[in-house]
Amino acid sequence: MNFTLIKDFANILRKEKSVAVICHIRPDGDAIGSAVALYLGLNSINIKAEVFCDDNIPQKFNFLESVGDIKREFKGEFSAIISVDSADITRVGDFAGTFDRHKNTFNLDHHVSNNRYAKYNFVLDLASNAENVFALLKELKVNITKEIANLLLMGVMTDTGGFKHKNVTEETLKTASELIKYGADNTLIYYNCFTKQTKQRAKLFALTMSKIRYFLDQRFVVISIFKKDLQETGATPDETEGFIDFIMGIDGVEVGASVMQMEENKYKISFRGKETDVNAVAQAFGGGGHVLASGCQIYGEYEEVIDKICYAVKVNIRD
Ligand SMILES: [Mn+2]
Repeated sequence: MNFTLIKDFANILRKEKSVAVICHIRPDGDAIGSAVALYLGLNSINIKAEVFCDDNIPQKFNFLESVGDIKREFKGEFSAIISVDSADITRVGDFAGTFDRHKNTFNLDHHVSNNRYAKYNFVLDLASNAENVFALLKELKVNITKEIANLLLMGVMTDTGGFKHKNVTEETLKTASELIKYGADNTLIYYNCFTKQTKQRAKLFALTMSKIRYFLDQRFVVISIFKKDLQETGATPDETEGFIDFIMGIDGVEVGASVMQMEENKYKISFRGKETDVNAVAQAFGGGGHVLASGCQIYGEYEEVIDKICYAVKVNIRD
């Protein structure tokens, strides 16, 4: 059953006695914020809830205490299971089987591509799923505590890149404004989700940016991260997140690439474009993604790899 009104979805959910809340693997701030806020909200109105994720929770989200309530192993009997922020049930990892076997399932999401895999589905294309959870909690008459407000604002802020992405609407900001009224701390969230980093990452950042390479009349910029750079600095591969966004801020740059050495002669490449279709660039190497953000893997010597991507960018770069 697909709902268009959150009220109708809420009216079914409120009859449940016990609910398992699950979110997707490789959880981000919106998955975690949505799931934990919903779990706290349901418990506060005497629906026994637990929250699960079939993956490790990145340490940076632990600044909100209730994030520690997420359980890695699915255990217990529940009258319903609800998935949040998951466009497809395969996104929840090994919990997919348990979900599919359960007779009473709910799906609350904001991805346009959501394939309505549950018995009860509510999908609304907002900037973050936290906004859908907020609407649901208000409909359930949940008292919005400071912790719930922080979890939801974390979802809104992480899915909008701290309100800088194109998906931000008047509604998004109204929601954020309301959450701040309930005590959410935007400074705390921004610091922990966006600014805070390890010393190792700062060192890798400096090393990487000291070796920036420019091609195609400086319109194509490349950064490279080698295994030895990680060893030298002690940083981990996932800590390179955000590096490519930094180089896209360089004036005059149209396309950016981050070339990460996976093994000897094996490189993982991420592309960003300001207007160039970098999906087409990545597809030339069997990869893909979105028009302005894509990725692929290429085997070969480092300089060969650079030559190949330069050519593919040259063919596709927007004049
Ligand atoms: Mn999301």
